[in-house]
Amino acid sequence: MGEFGMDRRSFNRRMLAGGAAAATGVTSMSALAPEAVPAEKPPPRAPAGGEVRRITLYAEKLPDGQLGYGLEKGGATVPGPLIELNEGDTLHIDVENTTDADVSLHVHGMDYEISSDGTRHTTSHVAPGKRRTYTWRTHRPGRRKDGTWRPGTAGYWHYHDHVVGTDHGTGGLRKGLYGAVIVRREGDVLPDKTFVVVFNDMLINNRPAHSGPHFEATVGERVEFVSITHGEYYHTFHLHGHRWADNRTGMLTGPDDPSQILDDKITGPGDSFGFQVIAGEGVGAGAWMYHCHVQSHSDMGMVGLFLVRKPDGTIPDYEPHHPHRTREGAAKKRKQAHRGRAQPHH
Ligand SMILES: [Cu+2]
Repeated sequence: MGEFGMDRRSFNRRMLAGGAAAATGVTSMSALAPEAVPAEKPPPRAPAGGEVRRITLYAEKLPDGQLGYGLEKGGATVPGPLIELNEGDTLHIDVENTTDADVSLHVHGMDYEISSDGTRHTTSHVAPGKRRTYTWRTHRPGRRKDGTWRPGTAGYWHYHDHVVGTDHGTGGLRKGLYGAVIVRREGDVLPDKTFVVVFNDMLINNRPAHSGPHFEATVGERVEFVSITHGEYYHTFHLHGHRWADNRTGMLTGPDDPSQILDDKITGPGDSFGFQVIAGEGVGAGAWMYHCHVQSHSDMGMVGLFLVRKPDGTIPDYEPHHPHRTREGAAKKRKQAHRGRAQPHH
């Protein structure tokens, strides 16, 4: 999953973010020697926006019956591809519907005309086998003519279907038609890796309970988390060993930034937020949990691991074969205990 995230991010950064600074950042970070400490080097920063780009997004049925968006035919994933933009960019998205039901693309946070709303009452959805172009625009912050301040588009946002199952896309959301959008402001610090965590009903990224996803990084890497919530329930996003600021970027702008520092944040359906942490900063490598902190929800499996490796690739006090309680894992453990083998206590 971690590798997937990295690949997808690099791809998107190349395809969507563009700009020499961003491209150089990715190349130089991935070329770092293992003993290097990326956090001590000035991080790459987001370039000025203003580009116009075009992508195709395929809405597809996955082999397991779920639905997903993908950048290539047959390449749909849950969550869908991470889309990164810079304030001032425009993105045209040609949605091709390869499923047997109407689908759409609805986005939060972007500037779009009603024809790109992705709702049935505006007929801005896509029939099976058809294509439709959605256009998202973004803008920088600035002062209105009346003197008030208009916020920019920068933020951690998300997109999803709005017509499958019901006129609110309840069926599409449940089956996986959702993804993250990050809009950056010029000068924003770019992460080495971005991980998208979607609490959807009682699942994370529509995976079976107790099965992650797990995300991987090396100590010192700048890791960005995007948290999105869908479905019926309120959750809390909690990350062990790491903290962030409760503001647009999740980072403090300086010593006087009054943003509250969190390691747990309540999140409800339709919400999204994001932040960056330095993996293992001040605490070191480890299998750091992230989970919903509603106790019954964590007990039911809304748990994953942020696997922070030492530069040599190892993770202290982590036994990869027993990180979560799968049915097979529990059976294996009972069997081993029966044989009288020593079991590490977790
Ligand atoms: Cu929860």
